[in-house]
Parts: sequence; C-alpha cells; structure tokens
Amino acid sequence: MIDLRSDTVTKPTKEMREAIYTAQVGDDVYGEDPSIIKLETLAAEMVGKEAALFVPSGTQGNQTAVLTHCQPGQEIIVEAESHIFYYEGAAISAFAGVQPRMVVGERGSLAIANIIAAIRPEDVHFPETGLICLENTHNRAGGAIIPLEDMKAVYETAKNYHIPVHLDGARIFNAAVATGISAKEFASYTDSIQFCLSKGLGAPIGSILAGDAAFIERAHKWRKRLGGGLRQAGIIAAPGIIALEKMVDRLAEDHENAKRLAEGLGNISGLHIENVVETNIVVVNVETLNITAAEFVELLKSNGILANVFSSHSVRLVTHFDVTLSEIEATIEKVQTLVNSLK
Ligand code: TLP
Repeated sequence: MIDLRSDTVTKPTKEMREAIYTAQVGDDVYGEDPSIIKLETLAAEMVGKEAALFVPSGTQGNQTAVLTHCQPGQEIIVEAESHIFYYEGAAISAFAGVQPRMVVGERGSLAIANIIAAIRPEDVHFPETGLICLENTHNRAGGAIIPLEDMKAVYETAKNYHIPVHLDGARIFNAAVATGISAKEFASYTDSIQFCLSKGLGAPIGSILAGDAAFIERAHKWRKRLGGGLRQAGIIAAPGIIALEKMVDRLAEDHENAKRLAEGLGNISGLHIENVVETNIVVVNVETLNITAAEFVELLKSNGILANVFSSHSVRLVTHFDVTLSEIEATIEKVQTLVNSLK
C-alpha cells in the first residue's frame, strides 16, 4: 500500500527505535526525566520561547493552550476551517468553556479587518475575546503557508487589543523549510505555539507546547488535569529529539514529492488540483468524473493507494518520509489507469 492519508502515518526510524531502547528515563511528573528535559530544552530553543512542555498529541497541545490562555465564557477567534475548530471534537467548548468565533481566511490567512471586526467590544451582552488562534501551515487550506508578514500583522493587532495569540504550528517546520524562514521567526509573532513531532518529523508520538515560563508553568497543570502527566516519558521523548535534530531539513523532499504528485495528477483529465502546493499536501477534486470523494478513495484503495476524503468531492494526499519518489510516480500511473477506466 502507498499510504498518502497523512504524514501522521510515518513510522519511527531505526535510529529512533534504538534511542527508545537506550533512553535515559525518570518520573516526569516529578520533573526527573532527563530525556524529557533535553527535548523540552531543545524544543524551546528551536522556537525561541522561554519554556516548552511535552504533550502526547497536537490536539492536547492546542487544548492545553486554550485552557491556559482563556476563561470559561470567553470567545476565541479561529479560522473557519482551522484544526482547533474543525477536527478537535468541540473540545474548546467542552473543556475550556469557550465558544469559537469563526473568521474565514484566504488560504488560511486572516485579514486584519476581519479580525478587528470579530473582536468583541465591552458590552454586557458579549463574551470577551480571549484568544486569537492561527494555523501554519494550514491543513484544510492544503498545507498553505501563512506569510510571516501576515503573522506579524495579526500579532501587532492582537497586542493593541491585549489579546494573546496561539499558533497551531503542527507543521511549522514544513513552513520553515519551504520558506527558509526559521520556526523561531514565525513563533516570534505568537504568545504560544504547538508543534507536532509525530507528523513529517517522523516521531511515533508527541507534540510540544512552548511559550513564556509563566505560561508553561500554568500549562503544566492543565496538562496534568487532562491526563497528560506521563511517567517515564523519556521513552517517547528520545525519538522526538532525533525528529528535531535530524528530520527537519529532509521535509524539503516531501515538498518536492507533493509538487510532483500535483503536477502528475493535475495532468490527468478529469482531475483538478484545488490547492497551490506549497508544502506536503495535495487536494484533488474529482467532481468532473461524476464520482464522490468517498467512492474515489475506495477505488484508490483497491489499487493500492490510501488517501483521505477531504470534502464531498475532494481527496487529500499527503507526502511524507515513508513515501518515495518512485511510489509517487507509481501513484500517478495507477491513478491515470483508474481514471481512464472510469471514462
Ligand atoms: N491532523 C491530522 C488529522 O487530525 C486531521 C491530519 O491527518 O492532518 N493541528 C493540525 C494543523 C493538524 O493537522 C493536526 C493533525 C493536529 C493539530 C492534531 O495533532 P494530533 O493528531 O497529534 O492530535
């Protein structure tokens, strides 16, 4: 099977597995796990924040951030198709007791005028705006990169209104590698950032939440409340260290493969590439084939290719470490044959 469902499917490398075996561990709830301390120190440094906290998943990292920044009864500004809103089971409302204020973005970027229009003035009827969330790269905008200037403008606006900014940077290193702008620079226009070790960077488990020292201290308590206080967590931090030290630069290969995939699929009559491919996500529309995305995904599967339904007529394919260029070429050929058979 050629698995293009997500970069979350990557398996740990041999070096990561060896690191797991030999990891120095301690009880992290007592703050005594040397591998966790090493990972958090490295991670904080890489995104230019005072402190970092290891969390088991990106979702828990985002939710811990919302819980730490906000009070129940507040409203948070989110892009209308952001992961925090779209894919996290309404956890912001269920756990943090905040409601989302959706702002429709342009390729994931929020216009300043739309943010200002969404910020609540003081009024007895209104919730307070407690947080602005950004996502870079933006998953449902097809891995779009939010330009650094846009992040800066949002951050400056937020500061004027004394509202914190959280970045869901699950794939911030994809943005960094694609632009040559460091993750640290992107993160400088945020109060907190969550990024994933377990996507393109190939670690089996884990994400990082980073921010200033006081924020991370409070986040620590929320992580515990959510059940994310882990004991000998060095076992899972060890591959995360390798992910950060060795797996960042190679993301460029995934981006090249995604561009080749989009080019190959885009040349097949009946298929339309919906997104501008900037990183590792390709969104293919199949509507003109008179077939639904779910049906197309089933056909792909019976031809040895795994992809995800993205909307009624579009399918998402994600390139990653465990897919080679020759598998990308094979995918293009198989899809061509499949589409021919439908005509
Ligand atoms: N995204 C997954 C699915 O949940 C949709 C995927 O396959 O792309 N932020 C962003 C932008 C993400 O794309 C994801 C995962 C997360 C947060 C959550 O990370 P995990 O899966 O570790 O909870």
